[in-house]
Amino acid sequence: MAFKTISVVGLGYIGLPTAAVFASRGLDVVGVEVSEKAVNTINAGNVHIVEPDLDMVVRGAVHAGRLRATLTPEPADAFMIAVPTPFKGENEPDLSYIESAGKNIASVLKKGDLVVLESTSPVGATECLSRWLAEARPDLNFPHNHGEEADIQVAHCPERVLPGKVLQELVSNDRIIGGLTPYCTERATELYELIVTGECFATNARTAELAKLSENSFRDVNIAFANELSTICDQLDVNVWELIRLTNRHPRVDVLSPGPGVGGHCIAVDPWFIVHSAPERAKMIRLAREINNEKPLYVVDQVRELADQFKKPVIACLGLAFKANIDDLRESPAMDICEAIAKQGFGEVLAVEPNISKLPERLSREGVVLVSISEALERANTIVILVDHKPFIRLSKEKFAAKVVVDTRGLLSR
Ligand code: SAJ
Repeated sequence: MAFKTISVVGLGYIGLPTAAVFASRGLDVVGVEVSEKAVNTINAGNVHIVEPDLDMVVRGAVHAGRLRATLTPEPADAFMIAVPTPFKGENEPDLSYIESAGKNIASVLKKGDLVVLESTSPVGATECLSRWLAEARPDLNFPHNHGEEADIQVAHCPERVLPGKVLQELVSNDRIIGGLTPYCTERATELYELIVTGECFATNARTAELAKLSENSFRDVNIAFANELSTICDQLDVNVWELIRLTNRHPRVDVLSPGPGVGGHCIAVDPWFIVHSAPERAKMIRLAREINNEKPLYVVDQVRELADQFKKPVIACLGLAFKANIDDLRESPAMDICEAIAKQGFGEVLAVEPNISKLPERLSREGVVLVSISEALERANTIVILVDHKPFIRLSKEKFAAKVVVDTRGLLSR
């Protein structure tokens, strides 16, 4: 049976682009969202999140009458759940958003529908979702206990897109599709093949869940290695950037880049889902998280030591976003470092972030001032490079010559 109507539950960083891409392929898409403000914004053809080209695609889809946002679910042939999976307590995955999304759509499910979980989830979450749906709809059979006799198909297809390149990667990335039964996988594959030019790889739900977590943990462990190397290099008076450049000339070595810590809502979060599921086994994954979490504190200590030499330290933090060329300040180590420097009173603190126009309250209440790059370079005696935004890369190295610099991104060693 062909899919005509798709419902995307959760119109955030993943759900909205996904909904817009399906709509741009001619499907009728209904987005379900809890925020009334987001619903109104989208229905007016606008976007509430920043992502290159997303405004254009959403506007096109809404104006063509293919994309609509609503607060209450409506019947559809396929439901894609793209809601957050944050922590609760001690790094424990909080599945309550998935549970309420499931319970919310359950009332409109009909025989033959497909439900896909896209949210990054701990192993077993897709099966939990099937159970929650079954509790709400005892009149329908679900695959966790009815196998191939199920009325509704349930699968996991983790999102893998890189913020900043979402629209491109949504289409070009390969996808891992894990159903609770082979038929669930088959139906979900049919759905993704409508938009994906990459390959779709079939597996079961548990493998798909762990594959996503493993991808982000792989990055985290490798960044932890680079971050650890950077502190070893400081102690041994070796330039870590030159060291990595040289080691990477080996055909089987590819060390990642050290930085001020790992930010974002994915790489710094997902490894804990593995640690939580297998605490005795996940030793390296846990240690990597700890190493990356300690890096911002290490940078703050470096700044304290260096700024101390000035009678009146004026410290400029270059970059607040969690990585280069985006405006996303959430879970950003640069924000934590800037805040800690200001809170601990090392001196006057200036912040430069070309992608924002107003400083978050968290920093302004500590006396941090948002300034232009030229003002920062003129006034500061201590510079902390926290993000390798393009405008910083373009600066001539001479501008830093008379300054004391903590360069967490190796900008001056490129
Ligand atoms: N970082 C380093 N050194 C590096 C690479 C990254 O310090 O060599 C830092 C960044 O500065 C940033 C953090 O790591 O603070 C994460 O940045 P990122 O660009 O590596 O990844 P995210 O979090 O934006 O997106 C990741 C991606 N996962 C992988 O590359 C395996 C993306 O494909 C996922 O879809 C996304 O997580 C997600 O939603 O899970």
